[in-house]
Amino acid sequence: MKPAVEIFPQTPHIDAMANTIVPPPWRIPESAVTPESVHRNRRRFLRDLGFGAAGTLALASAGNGYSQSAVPSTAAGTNAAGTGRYPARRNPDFDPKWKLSDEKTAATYNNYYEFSTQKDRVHRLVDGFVITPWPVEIYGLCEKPWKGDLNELIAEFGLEERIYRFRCVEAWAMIVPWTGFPLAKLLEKVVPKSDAKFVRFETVARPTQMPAYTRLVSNGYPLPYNEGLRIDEAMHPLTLVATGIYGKALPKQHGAPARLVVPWKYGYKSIKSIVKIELISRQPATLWETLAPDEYPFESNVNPTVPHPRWSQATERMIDTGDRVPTQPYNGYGEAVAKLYKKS
Ligand SMILES: Nc1nc2c(c(=O)[nH]1)N[C@H]1C(S)=C(S)[C@@H](COP(=O)(O)O)O[C@H]1N2
Ligand SMILES: [Mo]
Repeated sequence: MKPAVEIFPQTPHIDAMANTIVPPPWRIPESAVTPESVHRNRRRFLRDLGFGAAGTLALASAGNGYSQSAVPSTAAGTNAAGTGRYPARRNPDFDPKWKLSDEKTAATYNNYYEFSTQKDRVHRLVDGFVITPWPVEIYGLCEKPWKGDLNELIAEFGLEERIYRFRCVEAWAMIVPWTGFPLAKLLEKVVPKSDAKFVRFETVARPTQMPAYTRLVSNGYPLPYNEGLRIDEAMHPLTLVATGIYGKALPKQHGAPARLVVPWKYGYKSIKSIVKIELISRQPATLWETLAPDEYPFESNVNPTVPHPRWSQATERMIDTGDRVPTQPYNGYGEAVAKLYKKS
């Protein structure tokens, strides 16, 4: 494998045609294309050669590229999920040298409809949302259904940091460092049965702590918020359960204490504050697809050539700088995921 510095261009290049900044193509790391078993063997091989903990430490001490102070974390003074584990070691396979979006802009420009449909208000309405303890349930078509606290999963799987592009269907985008663990680890733990073809996720229902909840229900929103993925999408190494962002526990407006991040799909697939995960045989009806199937279909892969019925998806606006950049197929992750959608 080539070293990360060679794989990732250091700076975005300027598109000569328009006044747009084109992000460099993201090179897919070996970990996202190699079966996990091969990966494990390679790790063992490196360890046998003496590249174990020492190499890990050297990477952890490198600068992380963001400051630690801009936005208060939910972990401050509490026993929120994963306290003491932030910042987690950055996975060198997911360290493309892109300029990160401004942390404070990301934390004050949120879609979390249960609190408010106005992005700049969500962060001011989350204080009363209780996230400790956080029972999680994973059940349905699996050999070993599991029920427990999120902290047990974090202790079992550990946490890593990854820099991902994130693209909302509304044509805004950001580049952020998430902390979390691959969803595949959790799914492997419960051992899916062969008829488990889809995974359904559900956000916690807290009408008394979520100021817009009751109004949304009266307006016909089928809450609790829910989403779904095909099992192969859910098992893909890019699919992350995020518990942190910018080196600390997730602020509540970002979906504390645990949310999904599916970087090649529009943002609404990345469901927040998850309490239930169900393995099922048929494609589930999801919240946004139920409300407007032609605008928010189940698959929802980022695609510049398929316009939303009410706007173009050809370009996107970076939330902090306002730069307009071309939308990339699969949000830049095609090399890793396009194969999932090849018709056989
Ligand atoms: N429960 C829940 N999850 C949700 C949403 C929501 O309204 N409720 N909004 C989605 C949408 S449309 C986007 S773009 C992302 C926004 O995540 P962010 O606020 O952390 O940037 O969360 C997604 N997850
Ligand atoms: Mo979104």
